[in-house]
Amino acid sequence: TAFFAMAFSGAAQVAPKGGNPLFTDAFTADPAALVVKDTLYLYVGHDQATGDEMFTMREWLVYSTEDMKTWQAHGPIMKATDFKWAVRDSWASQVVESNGKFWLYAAVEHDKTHPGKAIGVAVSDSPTGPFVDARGSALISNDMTPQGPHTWDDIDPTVYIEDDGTAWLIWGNANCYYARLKPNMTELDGPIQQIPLPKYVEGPWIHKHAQTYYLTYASMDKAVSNDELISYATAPSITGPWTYRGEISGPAENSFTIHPAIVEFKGQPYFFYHNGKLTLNGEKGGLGRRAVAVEHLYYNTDGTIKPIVHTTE
Ligand code: FUB
Repeated sequence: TAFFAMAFSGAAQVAPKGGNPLFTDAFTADPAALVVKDTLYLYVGHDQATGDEMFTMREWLVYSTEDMKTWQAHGPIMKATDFKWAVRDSWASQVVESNGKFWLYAAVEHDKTHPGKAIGVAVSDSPTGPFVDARGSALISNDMTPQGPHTWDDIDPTVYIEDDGTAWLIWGNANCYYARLKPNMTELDGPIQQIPLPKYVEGPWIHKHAQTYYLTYASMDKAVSNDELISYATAPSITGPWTYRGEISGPAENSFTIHPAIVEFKGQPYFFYHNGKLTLNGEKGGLGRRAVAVEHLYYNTDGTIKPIVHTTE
């Protein structure tokens, strides 16, 4: 009976391991958390690289939990190529709720009309999808931002919605860009600007705590490691000014990349990230075979974030 119930609901119970990494049914990367009432949804890219492939990511998956112990896998919610103008690469995504709908922002590889990475927006009536392209074209394409050192600076979108409903898109590799979104969530509302951040690489995530905005990101500090680690800055508003606050976690473990998501759920702040420590079906973890994990996050009384230790608990 349980099997049929799960089959018909489209959700599968993932055996609770009670520790990190969170999921052992797939390699998962680039976590993005969304809290809807009593449930936390965790959106991830599906790492499908075999052998020495760098990244092979065809789809996004979502998992949900009500207690941070037992997780349900809801399966794929969208493929990169569901954006008809995209050719591959379900890179980092985030889902936010606005106007009673769920909006997925994600980086994908654009077709040859705009070579390089681009950001698409898709919409669903449910946090577990399915999501469909909300524009029919890229929201951000490679010709809209200053040409960086490469054609894939337009990746890693994060969206932050203010209490008054104003939504901001923040993204980028090598440069951290931001722009306001129109209330329809599918168009920019103003210019693309940049946030100067020390040692910035990628993976921005915005959250707010006690009236302060926190921008947490993957950074490179060769004095500490040749792998990415996590730094953060704080500001009184999204438009800044941003003050660098230091490194809180890292470096990445056997995955070169690390990618943060921070949310408060049932009164507790959590820090999600990924590592390359899971072995699954005989395939060893690594750059293209990552696994998401979670830690508690604690603030000092002055609002700074305490260093985060990666655990297997
Ligand atoms: O998963 C592909 C890329 O690796 C992401 O866009 C980056 O943040 C890094 O995690």
